[in-house]
Amino acid sequence: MRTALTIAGADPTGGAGIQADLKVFDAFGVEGLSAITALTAQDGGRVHAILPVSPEFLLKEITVLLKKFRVDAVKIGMLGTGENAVALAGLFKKTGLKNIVLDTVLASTGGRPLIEDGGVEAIRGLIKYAAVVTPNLGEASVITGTDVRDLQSMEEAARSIYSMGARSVLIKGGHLEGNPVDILFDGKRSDYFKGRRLNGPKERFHGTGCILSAGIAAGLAKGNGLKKSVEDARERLIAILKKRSA
Ligand code: PXL
Repeated sequence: MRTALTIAGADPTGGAGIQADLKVFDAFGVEGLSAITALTAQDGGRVHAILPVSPEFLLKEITVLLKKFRVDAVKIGMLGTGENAVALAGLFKKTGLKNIVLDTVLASTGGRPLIEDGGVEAIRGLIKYAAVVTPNLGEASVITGTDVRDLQSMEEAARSIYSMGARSVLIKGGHLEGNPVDILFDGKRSDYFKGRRLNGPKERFHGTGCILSAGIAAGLAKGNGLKKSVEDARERLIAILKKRSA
């Protein structure tokens, strides 16, 4: 069985983070491994408290797994601290792990920062190891230092993040006005993935980025191409969101 590793925060509600990622891996028929970057106390609406693990402990979690398991893809989510991001960059430099999906998590849907101040620069240091980086509009804005809010600025941001060393960039347009569009840029061409706007309370969209990036990692772990992996992950995410409103 193919194996995917999620390196992310724990969400006790199961809607986001490690718990959501493992469910997605399972649904795609991929064996899931996990390394927890931070504990959170949350209720699905609001993150009440965060307790990050130390970078030494995070590396220990991962290195003991790598001794025993072949890892076909990696999903990176909430990191909690810049130190954790720096530690991961060091590990990726040494280990040559492939199929890394970098979800540049900066804040919860409710608005609570999920990385400490100053952590953005450390996250930028992970970009060059990524097969694909998956920022939403707000994250793309922070990473590029531009205002990303429409298709043209999404295209420009994708190119800018690509130039930071990622193999591909998926800018998620869930926060666009009107119907959402995600743009996948691979250095040569852009693919547009168009969706229909789903409405509902914020809680409904808690963890959407986690579910999408985990789905992409699962696809890559199975040996699928990036475009197909994105298509399959989107399909699964949309099905989950529809179920949440039912
Ligand atoms: O959706 C971003 C996110 C990622 N990881 C964890 C989270 C959240 C949002 O709350 O709790 C652990």
